[in-house]
Amino acid sequence: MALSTTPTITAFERSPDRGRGLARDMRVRWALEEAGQPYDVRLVSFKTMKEPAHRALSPFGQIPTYEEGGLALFESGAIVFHIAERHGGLLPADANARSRAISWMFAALNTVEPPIIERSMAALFDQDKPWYAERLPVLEDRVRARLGELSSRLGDADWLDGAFSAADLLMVTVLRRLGSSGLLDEYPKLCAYISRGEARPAYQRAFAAQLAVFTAQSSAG
Ligand code: GTB
Repeated sequence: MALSTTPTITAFERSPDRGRGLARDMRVRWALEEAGQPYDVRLVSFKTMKEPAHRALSPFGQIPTYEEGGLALFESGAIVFHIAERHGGLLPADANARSRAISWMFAALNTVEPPIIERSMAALFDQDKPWYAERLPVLEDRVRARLGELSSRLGDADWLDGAFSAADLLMVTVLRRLGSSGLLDEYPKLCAYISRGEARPAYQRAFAAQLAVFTAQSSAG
């Protein structure tokens, strides 16, 4: 009997984002949809994530993970890169263009995402702290600095470097994390860039799939 190669990813059983597609399984779902690769999803609770069976896949007890045949991966960026390497459409064929796209993948995760996460963590967990009112503008200015630089570089282009790639997929998911912060309003080119990503049919299928999890869990009570 042939072994199935359909990958299985993990996602929140109850995502705190209430189906807004902000958890990091969204980028993996989107990459799989861009690749035209069917996938299964195993939903995990916060408790299950910290148990040994899940930690064997994810040392930090997090989602998403990715299992395919004998391969198990964690870290959303590595998973997206793996999908992009094995399927067409997410990385350019030209070697130099491919390396530039990979630079942008790292930029999304290592340069743009950290200040965004730092701000959202403070907004989520530190609002009751006496220093919050002073700290928030500092964190927001750090985000603005990156958004300004990114917006200048993107200019009027549709995508970061030529055709849509895994770099855009990661960057759009990173920027979406700013959601209701209002910070994106100052950067119309980035808003248009996010909208272009969200308009892609693969994005919409991925978004619908993660939203369906939230809807099913809500109606189950
Ligand atoms: N660097 C890792 C990666 O890229 O895969 C980070 C993975 C990660 O942060 N996973 C989060 C997780 O498992 C879910 S995505 N958290 C549980 C834990 O650490 O115990 C982060 C996330 C969570 C919630 C929202 N939200 O509610 O809007 C958005 C993003």
